[in-house]
Amino acid sequence: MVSARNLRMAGLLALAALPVLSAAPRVVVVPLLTAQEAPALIRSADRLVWDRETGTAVAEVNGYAPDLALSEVRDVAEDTSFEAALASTLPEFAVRRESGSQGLSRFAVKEPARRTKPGNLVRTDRIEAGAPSRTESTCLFEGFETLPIWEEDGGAWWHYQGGQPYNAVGDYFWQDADCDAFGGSWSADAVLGGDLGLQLPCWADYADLTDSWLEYAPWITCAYGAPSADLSFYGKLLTEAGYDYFYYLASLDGVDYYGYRLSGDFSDVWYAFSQDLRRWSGLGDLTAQPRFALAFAFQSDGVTPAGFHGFGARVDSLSLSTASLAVDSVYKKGGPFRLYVYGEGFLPGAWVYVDGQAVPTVKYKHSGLLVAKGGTALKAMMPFGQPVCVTVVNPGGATSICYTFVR
Ligand SMILES: [Ca+2]
Ligand SMILES: [Ca+2]
Repeated sequence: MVSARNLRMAGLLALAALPVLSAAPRVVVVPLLTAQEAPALIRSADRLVWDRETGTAVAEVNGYAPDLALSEVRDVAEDTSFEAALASTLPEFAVRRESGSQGLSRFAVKEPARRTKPGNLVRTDRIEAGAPSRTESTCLFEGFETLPIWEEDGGAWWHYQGGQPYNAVGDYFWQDADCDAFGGSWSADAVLGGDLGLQLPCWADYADLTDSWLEYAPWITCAYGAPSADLSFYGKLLTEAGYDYFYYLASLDGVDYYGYRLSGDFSDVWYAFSQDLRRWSGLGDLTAQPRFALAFAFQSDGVTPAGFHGFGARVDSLSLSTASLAVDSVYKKGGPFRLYVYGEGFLPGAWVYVDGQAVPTVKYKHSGLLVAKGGTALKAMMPFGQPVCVTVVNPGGATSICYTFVR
């Protein structure tokens, strides 16, 4: 038992060395995080530990995080690391993690993660993608209500054993089940499929050494060049915190997978988990990639502490959506002549075009406002009383449809 736990600690330490997002992180303490407020904090946190008994959460949010819309957030001193804030705010967590004792599911944990597939488990039958589409606002949705779901039946998802070489192949798979659902009657459960899993009742405890993967079989291409893109899903988890994990991962080559992992107690409600594809742990901006793979996994270690019970992980209503790029309104201002271009989905570096001609100068204000400048040169591009087509082109090449403007 002791040696197994020590080995597991080695895994935790290795994980801490992973590269995370490059923007300066910010460590915050939320004295009382409610289940209703949790999704906003979880989304912007690369690391988070949430004590489900007291409600206190410590999070390291990435530097891009907008103001967190939470009732109370305390920034810790600038030179305090996440681990130091954790040690002083949630000493119970540190003590239990060090000792490897049971009871860790009192906490809910999110952290960056990386998994590498052994060569024999790399999928060589991945479906080649079609032409990228930047116009769909929802490019992937799975609610597990409509058949076929699984690739062997003609659906889009693989469910299989992977990763850990000591896993007994065929024992436990992800499976659609009508035990619980966020939307409709069905969700996907990490352990209710496979030779053994199919025999289990709805809320059965997961077994040791489970390694169950749910992976989208085609390459994902629809986010390429999108002004913004998000992965969203609803999830319920009850695992041994810090030891048995649910992962959501992306990969550029189908071998090395990067993303995040969750463990512990997220079981009281269906949690809305979402992640910005433009700031993905270990991979950066996924909208700059022509294609990537998307996978979810559940992995348990070789120990179940006495008295521990957990059903593992469930997901429902998975979606990958991209924000639209649009110009909603254009106003002119004088002295010198400028155009205020309002809309959505503008990225830093976006440019304004009039009848296909680039304006002389553009000032990026925010994702909903660009100011085109150029004085008389700009004015000359739009003769008085004559309709012109105003478009915005993002750095990735995405182009808005024409907004007709008459000076
Ligand atoms: Ca469903
Ligand atoms: Ca375990």
